[in-house]
Amino acid sequence: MVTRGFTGRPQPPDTAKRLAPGQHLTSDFPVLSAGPTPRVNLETWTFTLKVGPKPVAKWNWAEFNVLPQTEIKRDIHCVTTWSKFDTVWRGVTVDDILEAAGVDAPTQFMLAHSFDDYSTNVPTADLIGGKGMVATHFGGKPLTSDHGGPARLLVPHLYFWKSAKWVNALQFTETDTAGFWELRGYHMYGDPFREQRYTGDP
Ligand SMILES: Nc1nc2c(c(=O)[nH]1)N[C@H]1C(S)=C(S)[C@@H](COP(=O)(O)O)O[C@H]1N2
Ligand SMILES: [Mo]
Repeated sequence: MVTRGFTGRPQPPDTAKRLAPGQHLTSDFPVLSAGPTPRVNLETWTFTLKVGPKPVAKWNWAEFNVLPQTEIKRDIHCVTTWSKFDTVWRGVTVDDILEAAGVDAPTQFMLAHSFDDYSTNVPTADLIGGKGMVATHFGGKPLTSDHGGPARLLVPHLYFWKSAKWVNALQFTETDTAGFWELRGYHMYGDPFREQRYTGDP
C-alpha cells in the first residue's frame, strides 16, 4: 500500500487498478526476443490461416494491407514485470482475417507461428470479438523489426509473450497446444491480472 505523502510518488487514481499484480510501469519500450531479429522480406512475406495442417487462406503483403484496419489503444504487460499503458496499435483484427477468409472459427484453440520459429497458443475466444489483431503499426508508424515488424500478433490482455512477433500464420488446433515458452515453463493461458506466469500458477 502506498500512503500518499509518505512513500513514493502519488500515482494517478487509475494506475493501481490498471497495473497488474507484480508489475511496474515503464514508459520506454523494451525489446525481448528469444533469438536474433529475423530478416523478413516484404516481397516474399505471406500470412497463412490454417485449420489443423490445412492452409485455408493466404495473403501476400499487398493483399494483407488492403484488409480492413483497426486502431486500438491498450495497456500491455510483460511477464518480466514491466507494463506499459496506452500503447496504440493498428492492424487487422482476427475477426476481419476470419471474415476475409470466409472461415467461421472451427475449433476453440489457436496457435500463432512466426518467422523465427517461435509459436504461442491462445484460445480462439481471446482472439475474436475484437480482442486480438495482427498489428502492422505502433504509435502511428510501421512496426519496427525489433518489435516484430512487419507484422505481429497482438493480444494485449494476456502477457506479452502471447503477442507473437514476425507472425506468419494462425492455426486452428483441435486441442490447446503449447508453444515456445509454454513448453519451457510458462503458463498455457497467461492472464496478467491472475499472475499466470508459470506452469502450475492457478
Ligand atoms: N516471434 C517471437 N515473438 C515474440 C518473442 C520472440 O522471441 N519471438 N518474444 C515474446 C516476448 S517474451 C515478449 S515479452 C514480447 C516482447 O515484445 P517487444 O520486443 O516488442 O517488447 O514479444 C513476444 N513475442
Ligand atoms: Mo516476455
